[in-house]
Amino acid sequence: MRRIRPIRQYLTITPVHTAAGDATIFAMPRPIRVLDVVLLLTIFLATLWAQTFSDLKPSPQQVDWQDLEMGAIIHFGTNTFLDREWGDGKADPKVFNPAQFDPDQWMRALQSAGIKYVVFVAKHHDGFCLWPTGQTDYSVKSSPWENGNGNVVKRVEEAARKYGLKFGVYLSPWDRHEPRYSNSAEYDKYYAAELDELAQGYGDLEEFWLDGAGSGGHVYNFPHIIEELRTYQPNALVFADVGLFEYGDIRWVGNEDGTIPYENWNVIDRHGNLRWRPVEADTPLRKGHWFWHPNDESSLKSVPELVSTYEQTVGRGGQLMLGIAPDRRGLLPDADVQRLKEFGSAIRERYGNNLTARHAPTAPELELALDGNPDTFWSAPAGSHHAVIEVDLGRPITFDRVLTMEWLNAGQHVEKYAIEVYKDGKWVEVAKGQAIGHKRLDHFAPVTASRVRLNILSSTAEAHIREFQVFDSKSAQ
Ligand code: FUL
Repeated sequence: MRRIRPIRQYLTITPVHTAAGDATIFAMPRPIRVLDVVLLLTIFLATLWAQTFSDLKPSPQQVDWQDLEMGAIIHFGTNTFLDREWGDGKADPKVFNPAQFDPDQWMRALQSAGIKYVVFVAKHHDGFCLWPTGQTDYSVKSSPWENGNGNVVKRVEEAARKYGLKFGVYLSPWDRHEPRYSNSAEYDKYYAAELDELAQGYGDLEEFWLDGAGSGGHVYNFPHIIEELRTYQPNALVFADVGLFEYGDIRWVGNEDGTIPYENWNVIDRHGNLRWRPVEADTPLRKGHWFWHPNDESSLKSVPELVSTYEQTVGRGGQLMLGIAPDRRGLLPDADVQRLKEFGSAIRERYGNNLTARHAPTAPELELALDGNPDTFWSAPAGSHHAVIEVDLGRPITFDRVLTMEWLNAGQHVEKYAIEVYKDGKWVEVAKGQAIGHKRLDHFAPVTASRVRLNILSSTAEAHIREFQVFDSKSAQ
């Protein structure tokens, strides 16, 4: 809460403490001037209009995006053929020649994992463009693939849409090939022109990924570049590290380990500007590798590792962005295809059998949080700051996981909650936290109880809960 300073303080300045020490200087009182009145009015109005975290709401596009929960970022280019992660920009375009390029195969694998959107790396730091851009010859045009007439970005976009996945692009700002990179203004023009092509030729872009890697010390005119994007793609969400571009729509989680290691609030402060900016946590399917490398099967993450990643990202109200890498054939390796399928099955098994679905009804209005339908939601009484959703399971049931979803369209309200079970005549806490957000997954040692509740201990305004579900991970094995 901002406090208005007592008016008197502005009319007669009294003691002033210096930063240097405890010395106190006394200023003489002076008469009220017009400027003082203007200043007072400004402060008063600014206080009235001050943003507060809980008043901030997401855009409709952000709401829609947060519901997707899982995306994939796809790295494929000259690095794939040269066993590199960060190309130096000197690769001969002739090395790019996948003989069995089949993005449909990639999309089928992603679909089996439950992934809902893809971001394709149209240009990585090496500067090689995966579409026949008019801005440089350093692209698929100069490769032998499809005799220089192919367009990887287009084919990936078409495959994504064919399988019902949303599509977005990554265009690396850092460019180790383009000579104009050393001249900020010239490079901005080049980059904006590349982005224009991507923004106008590939349908609706769900997300535009601005990667900060390698850009230290380089100045970009991102406000202008993003204006260009918004002209053609008003609904595209811009992902960016908060330090790279202040007014992005999605923020980087701060690591590539597949975890959100903090309470996850959707609103963040950038120099006094509050902004709804949900988190995306990017992490590759193969440890430490965004591009495909030969003899690298041992780096493939295991199913338990992927489930844990899911629980620490989606289960903490963020988005999981899983990195996948087609090989030199232009196919996802069989082992990766298999792993994605196993991952999808593991999530469906673990979070597919909701035990509250068989509950005995307590209060009819609570049904909206217990109906297994995230499109309906229960609301606590208007203006309340505390509420409880109690479920009578009808008989003692063993469980060790709870899923809670907050309806966020009106803002993120829950600030403290506990999961409690009724045992030996009293309510016992089995999990607690602060943020719920889009989705929160809590796990705890198995308990057997016939009553369980979500105790919303504190919310800034009335809580809205889309789902409250209970699971037993043992029954999923
Ligand atoms: C990082 C890049 O440097 C990696 O190569 C990769 O593209 C990853 C998704 O973002 O910043």
